Amino acid sequence: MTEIRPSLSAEIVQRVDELAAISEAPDNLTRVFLSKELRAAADLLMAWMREAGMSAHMDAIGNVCGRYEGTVPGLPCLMLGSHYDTVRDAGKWDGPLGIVAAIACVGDLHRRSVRLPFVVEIVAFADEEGTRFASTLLGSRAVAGTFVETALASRDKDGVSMRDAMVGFGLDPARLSNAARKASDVLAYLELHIEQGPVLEAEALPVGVVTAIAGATRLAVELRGMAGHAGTVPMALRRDALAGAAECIVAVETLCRADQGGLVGTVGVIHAAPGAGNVIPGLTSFTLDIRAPTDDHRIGAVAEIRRTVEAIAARRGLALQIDVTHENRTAPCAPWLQDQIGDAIAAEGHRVFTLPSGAGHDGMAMIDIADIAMLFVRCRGGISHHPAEHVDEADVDASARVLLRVIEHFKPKE
Ligand code: HGY
Ligand code: MN
Ligand code: MN
Repeated sequence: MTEIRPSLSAEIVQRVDELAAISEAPDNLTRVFLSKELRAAADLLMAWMREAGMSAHMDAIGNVCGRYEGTVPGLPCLMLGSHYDTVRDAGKWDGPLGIVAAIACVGDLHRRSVRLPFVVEIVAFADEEGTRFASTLLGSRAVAGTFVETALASRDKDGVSMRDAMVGFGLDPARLSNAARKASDVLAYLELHIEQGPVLEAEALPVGVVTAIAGATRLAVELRGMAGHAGTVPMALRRDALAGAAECIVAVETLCRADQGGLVGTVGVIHAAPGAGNVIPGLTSFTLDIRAPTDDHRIGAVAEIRRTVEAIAARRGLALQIDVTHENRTAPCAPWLQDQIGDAIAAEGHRVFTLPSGAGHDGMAMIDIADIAMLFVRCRGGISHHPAEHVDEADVDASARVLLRVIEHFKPKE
């Protein structure tokens, strides 16, 4: 078996904990794009990368990039990565595990003075979750050269534009395109990540090979009615935007529940204005996240949801605006990379098991410049996007061993 000392998994767990302590909230983990907490986490990541024998820098969008040179200068890279931003009240493993496990693997190569016939790069992406601004995968889109400049005008909940937040973070929005990488520089993109679902646990397996990352559509919905006095306007004469939103939300839930093909829909954020107990809400906005196992299914469902919401708005006399804030098609993992991960899993003595990813990942953006693959790690109860997210140290060790083996035995596509 590949030698990976037990202390490596201890180090990985320790570092996941250290990153989890960097949060904007005193009693939960929340670390969003371009925040001072993200900056503190970036400094820690760069220090760990340098300790592992890598050069490290922050790129033009805030991604932390580490580079472990190969046998000769100027070789293309095997890119490893995951994200270091979080959702609100997050679990500590979603994202950071893939970064610190990759750093531990490179550190192991470095200590053994192993140089490979390619560069190993690690990219810690600054925004995957899209928690702060409406759009998501911002870090990996910048690396893939697909960052859409209009996103710079989007604003967070406090009204701060992405452009201003970048300047405040010490980055220059005019230089964003410098983060883009050439396809010819990247041999493959590989990510280790917790499964965020219950399948590996049910299979009694520590790791699995991902076949594809399911596509997703995120919408911003706004309903505009008429604010008014809660005591004087009769029910039949109201144009209550929040009651309209409530009907839309239940309609989406009903539609998804009735679906037999794995359609899921989530409203995670809702705002009602003006926001007083004795005022009829005149304006309501909410987010809508729609996913399905196939693109056709998702696209059809989004169209049906649009028709449903339009009908509700029309019946209630509400003006409706729907904006697509994020749209990603399903991203297949390359069979040649799946094979190499499978070989490493088998060599480590585990049954090779494949599964799709219902969650989104940076590979969805990286696929525009490289073949992608993912190694999933079992997490307790399949719980994620929740502080109870947990990975056993034995599974951290198993996954790090597999990752190290994949790296050391990596063969570029012929
Ligand atoms: O939303 C997602 O699927 C991912 O966790 N960002
Ligand atoms: Mn993640
Ligand atoms: Mn996540």
